[in-house]
Amino acid sequence: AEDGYQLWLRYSPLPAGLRERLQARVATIVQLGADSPTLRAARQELQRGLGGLAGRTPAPAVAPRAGSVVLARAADLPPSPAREAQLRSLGQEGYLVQRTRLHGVEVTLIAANTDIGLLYGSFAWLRALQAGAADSLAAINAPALASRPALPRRLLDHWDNLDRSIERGYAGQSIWNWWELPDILDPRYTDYARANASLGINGAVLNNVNAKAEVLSAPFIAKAAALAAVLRPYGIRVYLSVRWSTPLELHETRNADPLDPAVAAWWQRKADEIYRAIPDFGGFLVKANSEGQPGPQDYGRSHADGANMLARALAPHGGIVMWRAFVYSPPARPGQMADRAAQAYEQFKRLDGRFERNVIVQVKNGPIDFQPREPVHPLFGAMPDTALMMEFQVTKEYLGFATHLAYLGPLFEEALRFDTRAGGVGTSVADVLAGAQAGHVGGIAGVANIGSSRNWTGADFDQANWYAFGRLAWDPKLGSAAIAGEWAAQTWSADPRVRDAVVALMMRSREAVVDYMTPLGLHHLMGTGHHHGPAPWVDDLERPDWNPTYYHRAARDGIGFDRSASGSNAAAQYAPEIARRLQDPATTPPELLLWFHHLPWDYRMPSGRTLWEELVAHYDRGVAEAAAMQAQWARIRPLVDPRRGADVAQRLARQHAEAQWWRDACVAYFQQVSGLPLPPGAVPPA
Ligand code: GCW
Repeated sequence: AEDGYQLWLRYSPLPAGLRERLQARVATIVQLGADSPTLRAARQELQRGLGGLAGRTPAPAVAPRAGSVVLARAADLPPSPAREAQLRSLGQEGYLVQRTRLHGVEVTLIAANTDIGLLYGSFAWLRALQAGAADSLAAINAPALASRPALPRRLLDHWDNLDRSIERGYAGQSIWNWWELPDILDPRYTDYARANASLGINGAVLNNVNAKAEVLSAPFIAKAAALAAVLRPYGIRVYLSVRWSTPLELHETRNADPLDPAVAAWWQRKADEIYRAIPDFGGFLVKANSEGQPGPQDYGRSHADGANMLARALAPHGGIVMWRAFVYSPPARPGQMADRAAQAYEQFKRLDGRFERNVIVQVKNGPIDFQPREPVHPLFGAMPDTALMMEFQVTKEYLGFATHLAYLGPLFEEALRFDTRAGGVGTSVADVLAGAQAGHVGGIAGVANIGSSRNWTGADFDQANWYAFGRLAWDPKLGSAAIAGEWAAQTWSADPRVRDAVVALMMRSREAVVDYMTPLGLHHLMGTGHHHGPAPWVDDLERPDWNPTYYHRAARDGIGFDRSASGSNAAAQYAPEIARRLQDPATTPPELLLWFHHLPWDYRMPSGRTLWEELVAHYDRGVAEAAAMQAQWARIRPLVDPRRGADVAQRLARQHAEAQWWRDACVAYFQQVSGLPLPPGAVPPA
């Protein structure tokens, strides 16, 4: 039965005509030059994939003949100036796949400068072969693939605890079996590596940013080393989240002050110890002085002091520090206006240019916290002299967990394409990450949605969010619809009837969630304990900035958080041209209106409706969209396997019910606050 375990690496047989053609092209697999664990992985994947797609497994051979697939490093290929020039332009991780003559015979050549490039090229060709119809035919007859990643660091951050629970995880326990490691290696680790390598993800932070000191004790270093050994052939480096006060908690220093030489020396020794066990260890991820975590500010030092001390311990080994910018502290005085959305900028902007070269500041996509829609974080346009890393959340903490279907490709795309205007017009967030300004190259991280549920992500459609994150990490300029098409063809069916219907369903899903949860720039309306359902009325939590009322500020006079000059002025944290537009409700994008402005209920929207009417219309549309998604699935369901068909149907039914719940709760609450009647034509509560 279809249990979803294979993810997008299903390699179902191609339709008959294509299958025979492919068979003729994949008689043997030949590898030029020396063998390596990475090349072994590439060969095995090609055998598995081509065997499935063509219905016949290619045999390994030593000499190319007509119909061979040839894997070759640049250095092992016969001279060809054109190919050499192309390969040079593809860097250390890029690949080339082409049909060509080699040693007098026609072959399919997968070439790269490095072994990992060959593995990536193998996966790229398998992906192209699974695309369906004319595209599969082209991939058989005349593959012409050439690509290199835009960013050097493409990571998954696991918020996995050492007891195997996962913070904000909705797919079962952690796949890392810390109890059994290092001696017992679950084959799942290898499949995890394959899935990530198929996308080009090249790093994994194994443990939660809310880290425990124990992770740096000798037994856990040994466990991490065992995982690193499994992941290494797939190009994936292991990183660890570290707790700032680790040496203090292990009773090996008297404090954790970054300027105390004894503390710095401890971290140096620890780094040396880690690199003895894991020679290609990636580095540390740090959450400091945030949500109760200790940090350098406990000693009156700055984030830069803290990050740089760790960076100096890792630098001799080639490791990096990813220092998170996710910080917010409660307002200093009761009643004081402290805008959580403005705080990371306030703390980090002035540190620009003060970080060591091997520090990357990791910034969430938006200034609050992974909401269904946020404006881009202003720091992306404000740190020209610092390497920056994007932190996306792949797990859907605020978008209905694994219950709601929400394809995050459009959310990621929206953030990556945003023009920061930092280095002038046309400096997108993706460009900033790639070092467009002053050459500080950063990276991208996704908070993983992976657990040990059979299908890895809890819901089959959540696999698409892992997939889309990985594809965009490789190429941030890809379109989310094209990515959805690739994923659907590989995961559901390359039959265009199924593939295109699945894509249509996915592409409307994120906006549906925005509409029924937090339309028009509203945010943080959820119940604060679990983050699943609506609770816009909550106003009595210990910290003011935990309360939904802090964020929506709905009252008789209107609704929305004033972040213009008359309010917190967080709008001024963007580049001048953007800030100017955000200062004025008339030029603020309507989808972010209430993020930046507090407006009267009868404010006229571009549609001609009042704000109140528009708000209710969005909530109604969200519920209607959830119903439409259910209906769409009912038409697709007979074309897919029963297990997945039924599972998706159940989740969509629940999603529809919960969309109604969000809509009814929010509309009723805002109605009570505003004192306004339901607009004519609005759907009455369920
Ligand atoms: O908003 C919060 C999440 C926490 C998370 C934190 C963070 C890991 O609700 O669960 O902690 O973000 O990103 O550090």
